Amino acid sequence: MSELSGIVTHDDFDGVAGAALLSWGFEIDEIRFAGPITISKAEIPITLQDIVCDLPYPLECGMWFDHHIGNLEELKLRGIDAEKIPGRFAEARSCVRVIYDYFATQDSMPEDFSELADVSDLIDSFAYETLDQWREDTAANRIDRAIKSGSESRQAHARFLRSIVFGLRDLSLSEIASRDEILDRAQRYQLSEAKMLDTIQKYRVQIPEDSNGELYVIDTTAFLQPARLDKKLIGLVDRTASGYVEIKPVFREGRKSNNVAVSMSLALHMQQREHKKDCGEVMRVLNIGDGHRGAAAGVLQGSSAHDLQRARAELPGEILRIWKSL
Ligand SMILES: [Mn+2]
Repeated sequence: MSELSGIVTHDDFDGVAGAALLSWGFEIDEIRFAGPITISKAEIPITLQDIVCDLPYPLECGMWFDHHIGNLEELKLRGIDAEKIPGRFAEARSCVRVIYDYFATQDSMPEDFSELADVSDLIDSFAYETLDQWREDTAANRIDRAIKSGSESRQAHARFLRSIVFGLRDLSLSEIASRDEILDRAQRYQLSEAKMLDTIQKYRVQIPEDSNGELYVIDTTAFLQPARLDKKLIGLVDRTASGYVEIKPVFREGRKSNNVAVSMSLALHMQQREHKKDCGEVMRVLNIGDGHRGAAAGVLQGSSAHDLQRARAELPGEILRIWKSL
């Protein structure tokens, strides 16, 4: 194995905390951040000197740590034997847990890491029991929100994330959570999250045929401005739906078009059981887009406001029919 010199990790809490453990364990200070799509499209250079964390397996790397079952399935399709890859894959609630277990035999491991693995499990599997638990101003929740809040540039964001990696490596969760920068960022993001939750509840569309509440559909086609929505939050207000659908207008250069964007994702609780639901298949049957089992998106082209209205009226029912047929 060549000398490991870099870590490429997911730009979310689990990835940042995972990098903290890896930075400690392998004494590596060069950290880069990416989203899963960046890796799948091979948009950043990764070599045998890199450890990849909480992300799909790239073309090559020195070590790989992950917990996403979908990434393991993709490896099988590529004919790669995960057992032969240095590092560790395990079905766990967080990648931090996988890395924690990997280092568990080393008795020099900082005590704080056990708490870090616990909070990463909660955050990454979004296992909040109640709205109050999710709202709670714990050190971990605060850092998670700070990570999700934006920065003025990609470089600035990477710099910020790096400071958290080293912080989580060397200090306690509460020490980092009390930094002014974290407080500011967390507060900013909390406001936008509260708004999202509000939209999720106010703009829900009930499908008359959906007596079991299989789908949770949000229709924001009436919005005059784009609104970002984290569909994962639906799990906080509805525990039964297996699929989450968002129908929203497409904006071009700040103006609303007659096109409708549809995105869909599986409820997190679906990860824990066997099923045949597939968001990508819904988009393919509708013939408007593509995706994978867990998440998919598409755009329905419309030439008039009438098209938009019709799409808005018919799409939820159509999606439900396809969903039930899977
Ligand atoms: Mn993760």
